[in-house]
Amino acid sequence: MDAIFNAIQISAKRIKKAIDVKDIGYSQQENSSGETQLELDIQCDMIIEEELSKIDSVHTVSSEEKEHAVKLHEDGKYFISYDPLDGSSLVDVNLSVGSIFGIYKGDFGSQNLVAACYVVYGPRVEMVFAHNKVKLYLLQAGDFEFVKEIRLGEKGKLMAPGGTQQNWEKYHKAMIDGFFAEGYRLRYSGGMVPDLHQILLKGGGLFSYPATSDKPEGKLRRLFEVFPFAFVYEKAGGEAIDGKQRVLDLGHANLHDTSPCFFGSHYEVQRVKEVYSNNA
Ligand code: AHM
Ligand code: MG
Repeated sequence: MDAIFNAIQISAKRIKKAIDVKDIGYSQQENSSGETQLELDIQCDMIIEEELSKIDSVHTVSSEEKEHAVKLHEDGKYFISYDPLDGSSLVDVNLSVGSIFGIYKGDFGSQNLVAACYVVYGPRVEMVFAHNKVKLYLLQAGDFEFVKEIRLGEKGKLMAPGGTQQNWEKYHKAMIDGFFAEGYRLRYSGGMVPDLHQILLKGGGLFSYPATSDKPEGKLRRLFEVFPFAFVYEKAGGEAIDGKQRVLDLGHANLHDTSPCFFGSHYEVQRVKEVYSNNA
């Protein structure tokens, strides 16, 4: 696991450099979710595959930017799913973006997740690694330095409600309105990495990307985005559900499957469970 952690750190430093210098051009290719890839998406995907391929314990990798999984080492025991540059369309407006990693033992699948990690490229580069504990690291003078352990509170103050409101279910809108009426503050950048990072570091709240009329299975991908963040949130003392059940009890039929998702501290997630079990 140390070798994987190291390879992720090296990838993060290389990706930071690529973000700093690369022109934001669209490529001629689409990814498996039908989105046109930026050249930067493809470059970051290659950087991570290249660094992970140097680690013998990595059996297979899969990426939001690759249609199929790629086998690296027959004898390896870890399977790594990653989103190389989540929120990449925010780079040209200079908002924060991130990389997300899920580390599975034996095969991809929520039950096999043993660690998760994400990197935020903002004014500073930070990394959160969740294994037994959830630890925050800051890139300083070329190295990632440990900063602190992260724990979520029972109840927070921030609300990050994703998805096009026009397409929300009525009960979902009523629930979000209810949180705002209770004093929650809106914090939504359109990048799940910085949005979830902010909620984690500021003690709690709720990030949601629900099922909508145009996206009944949500937008965010199980393996590349939802499972890894669910692992981080649970290890930090929070919760992650799809509306009714724990995200980490969900299966997946295809690598690029999506799921509605809610991440937060206990108080807010409890409310989601109540509302969704009475309506959906
Ligand atoms: P991406 O992987 O194509 O970058 O999309 C994922 C991003 C998340 O970071 C963010 O939470 C979500 O898309 C925002 O979607 P929307 O624009 O519908 O609010
Ligand atoms: Mg993504």
